[in-house]
Amino acid sequence: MKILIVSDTHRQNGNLSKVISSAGEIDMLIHCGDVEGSEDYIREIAGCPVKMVAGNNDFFSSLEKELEFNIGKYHIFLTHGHYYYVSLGPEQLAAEARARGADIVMYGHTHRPSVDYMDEVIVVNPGSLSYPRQDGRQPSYIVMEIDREGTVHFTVNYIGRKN
Ligand SMILES: [Mn+2]
Repeated sequence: MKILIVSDTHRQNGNLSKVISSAGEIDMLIHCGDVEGSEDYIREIAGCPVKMVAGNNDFFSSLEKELEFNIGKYHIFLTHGHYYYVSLGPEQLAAEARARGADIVMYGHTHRPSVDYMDEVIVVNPGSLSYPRQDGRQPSYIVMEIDREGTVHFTVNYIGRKN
């Protein structure tokens, strides 16, 4: 099972479109928020089930603010992250995820990709495909794969600078 995790596209969908078309078969697309009105377009180009939440810039969106769902044996908590002071670090978000019984929490907002194996919870952020802020500023996303044993693996992927 292969899942793409993306975030913070902010209405600039060129890189997202490239990533989806070059990814081959994917089972799910997860967007951690800040789509800025592109939710219908993203569902259209995904070609697979989509889980998406509202970010701090999705003021008038009908998207849910947070979602919880299961993938295989994992309980996932999906949120943009701005309610949990993620700019200061993922600790409060991780605590919330633990309180909800989540195994994995996915968030965005910082525009910096990361995969942190914290106590009892995996905290992942795909960064931004449109406005990266980490060193080098390469647009980024995460590929999540579930292997034959049912174990999850995360890989941060980078693409060339946006045109
Ligand atoms: Mn953002």
